[in-house]
Amino acid sequence: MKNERLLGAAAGVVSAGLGLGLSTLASSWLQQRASPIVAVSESILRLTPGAVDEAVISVAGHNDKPLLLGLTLLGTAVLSAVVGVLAVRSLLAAQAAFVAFGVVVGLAVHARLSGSQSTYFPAVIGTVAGLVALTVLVRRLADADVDEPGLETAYAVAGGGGRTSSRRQFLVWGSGVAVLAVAAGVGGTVLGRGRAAVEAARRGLRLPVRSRPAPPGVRVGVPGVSPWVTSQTRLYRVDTTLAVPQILPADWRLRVHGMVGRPLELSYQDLLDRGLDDAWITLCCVSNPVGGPLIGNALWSGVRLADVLADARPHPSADAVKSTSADGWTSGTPLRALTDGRNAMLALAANGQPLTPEHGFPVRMIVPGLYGYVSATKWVVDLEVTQFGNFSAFWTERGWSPLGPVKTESRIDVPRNGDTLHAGQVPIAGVAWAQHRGIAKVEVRIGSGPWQVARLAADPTIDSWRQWVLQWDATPGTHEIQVRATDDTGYTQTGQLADVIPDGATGWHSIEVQVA
Ligand SMILES: Nc1nc2c(c(=O)[nH]1)N[C@H]1C(S)=C(S)[C@@H](COP(=O)(O)O)O[C@H]1N2
Ligand SMILES: [Mo]
Repeated sequence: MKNERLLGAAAGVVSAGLGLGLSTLASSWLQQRASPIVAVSESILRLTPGAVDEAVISVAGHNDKPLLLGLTLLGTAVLSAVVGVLAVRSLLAAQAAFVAFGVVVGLAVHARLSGSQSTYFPAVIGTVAGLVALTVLVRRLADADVDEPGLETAYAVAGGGGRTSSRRQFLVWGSGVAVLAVAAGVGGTVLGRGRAAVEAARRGLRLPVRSRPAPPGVRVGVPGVSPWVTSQTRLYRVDTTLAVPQILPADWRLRVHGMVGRPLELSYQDLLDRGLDDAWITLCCVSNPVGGPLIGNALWSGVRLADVLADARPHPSADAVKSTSADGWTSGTPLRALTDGRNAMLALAANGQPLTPEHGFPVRMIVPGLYGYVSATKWVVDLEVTQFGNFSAFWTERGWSPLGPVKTESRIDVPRNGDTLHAGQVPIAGVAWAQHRGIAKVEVRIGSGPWQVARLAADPTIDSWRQWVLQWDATPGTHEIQVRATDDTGYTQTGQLADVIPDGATGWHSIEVQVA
């Protein structure tokens, strides 16, 4: 019996190990900034009180990260051993525990990395592999018991019989899983070395940038409204890359060429030498549906593209800049939008921190007023001054409009669609955006009632979104709530529904709530 617990514990540990190993391999293959185990230990660091962190740092000095990682691995081993022991009694309960591990890992990844389709893949593959290994191994253990029940002593003395062969099978499978786990873990770590080097370089950067607090008055102060500043980890992520490009700042070069009087080649240091400006800019995606989440606002720091282009002296007949990323993605931007005085920039940082690899480290473009697909090239390495007639970019080849000015839009953040509310005073609040034109007015309509003018928060720049709120005296029943915005040119958002393709969705965001 005691032996069985031990084997159960071993089954738990090697199964969890396989899950961890494969998830590490997968995250390295996807070039994610942090493997799931690193994400978990970073989250633990975040959640532990500062005093504990300081104690750890004072003991371990600069080796606090490896120590933390070691402790996380140890904790995982202990927990999975316990689950393995449990598995001998109830496989289902143990499987549930493994799924719970997977959820915890998923949450940690969610907290530490910017999400995209592939972000959760390592956590999922790790959980599935761990579950399968645990199930197979524990079944082998159970077989060993069923084969010759009650012959424990005979088996122990004689060392033979079907029970022994099942147990031997368990050991063979168990060692197989253990070897795979170690191979995947080591392989993943080796494969992830490039990523680790870039991460170390990124952390070592001391950029002359500030993280400024949000300007005064930009918040309506209603819980549930999207924060005015979006952190890099919370910023939506859209790109076509499977493996995030890993570029050391020292290796980065930007070529500026094409229809120019003076071609340039700039290094990261060249950008720093030019001095960095910053600006609040709201970035959004053309494929954001009405009411959708693909939008965020940050303080971007970088070099103004107008200055770089001025040095390159574009030919007067040029009307476009084709930008290319390290992974070959392309984008076409009107030259005018880069030179007309707006804060179009080569960004090195967001919210006072170097860009994360997912958001374009070391350098990306950011242009107020244009959708990302025609302007916000991440990992940018090439700018060709040209004419729209001479090329088509990645998304324009696929049916999207060559020009992508952001459409005037608005979104209800609170209440949420489907909420049940109490009758009485209820704030209806959200965000509206019309980058580089500015929001002049937001109106809300309850059912078929009149459009009511919402209160707008402060608007320190026309390049960022603007919060709004309307106090509503909610009466019992089911209500539809709609919102529409008017921009500073006087244009009011159309209620006409349009799909995201080819140049952005239109229509009023509409939700339904129950008032009890
Ligand atoms: N290299 C590269 N840059 C890219 C893309 C891409 O697929 N590859 N997608 C663009 C699109 S469609 C958008 S909306 C923005 C999204 O930027 P984010 O992921 O930092 O939020 O990046 C743009 N830059
Ligand atoms: Mo996009």
